[in-house]
Amino acid sequence: MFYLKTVRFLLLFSFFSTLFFSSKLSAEIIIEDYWARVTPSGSGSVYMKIVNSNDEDDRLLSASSDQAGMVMIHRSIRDGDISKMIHVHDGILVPKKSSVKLKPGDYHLMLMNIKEGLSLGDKITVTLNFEKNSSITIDPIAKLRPPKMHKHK
Ligand SMILES: [Cu+2]
Repeated sequence: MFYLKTVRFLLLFSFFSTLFFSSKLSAEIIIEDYWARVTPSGSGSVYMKIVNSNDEDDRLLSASSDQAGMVMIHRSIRDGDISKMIHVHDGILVPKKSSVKLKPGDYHLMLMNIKEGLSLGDKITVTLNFEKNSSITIDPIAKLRPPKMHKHK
């Protein structure tokens, strides 16, 4: 009788520890505060915070969207008085236990050739491809101005 109880306890314990372990694994990279703005010319930018709670560095290598012909990783830089965008070829490093912000005037995803019919307030589906983490899909709403961010501790 005592033996049976112990076995049952051990089974229950291993079941819950498996649950805990798997939920931990799926939460290595989280995308927070994502938003997008589109212009009448058919391009747009997507901004976000990429949080890497993993024990190793990762890298955002590329992105794609059903609503855009192409998505490129860009960075805005200042060259004297001129602000220009450069195409980032080697992706964005997201250091372990750290985060990176894609924001106006810095890193962003550039949506090129946005398909006809997308209007303000619509959701844009964007898939982010990482070097190590599996791909993550976000659906920012097309806006012109940044939304009010909620505070993170
Ligand atoms: Cu750009």
